[in-house]
Amino acid sequence: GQKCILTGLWRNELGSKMQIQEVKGDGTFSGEYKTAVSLARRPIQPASLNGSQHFDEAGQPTFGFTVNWKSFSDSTTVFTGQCFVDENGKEILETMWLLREKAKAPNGWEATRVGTNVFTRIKGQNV
Ligand code: B9F
Repeated sequence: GQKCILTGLWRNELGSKMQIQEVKGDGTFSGEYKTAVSLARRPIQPASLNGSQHFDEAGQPTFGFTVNWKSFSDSTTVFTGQCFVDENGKEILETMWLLREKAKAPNGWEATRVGTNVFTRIKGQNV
């Protein structure tokens, strides 16, 4: 079957967009994340992302990446997920994320948020 390719422009159900540059031979990649939502007082800025993926026979690789919101916030989000491609060549990224908000002291039960996001391709490869 067709292989799912991470490189390209993606959008999730919140309207957030991310651009993933070419995946290197060792599976590492980088890109830019533009969140559509934020609770920060400072305006939203694009954030850099860095991750890595497997290369599997079925072409439906698992991956992970980190988004550093340093341009407008002290928090960090990590995403992990899997790239799926269906019979029609339509790709989705099924992900879960953890968002760590900067806490003043350790053991803060409230400092980590969790959620899911599904991304679909806007443009890039396999369009
Ligand atoms: O709003 C977040 C934030 C961090 C510290 C102050 C504001 C930054 C943007 C996070 C965007 C998340 C969602 N967007 C998306 O596409 S990353 C996972 C979701 N998927 C207030 C305090 C801690 C969080 C909010 Fe904040």
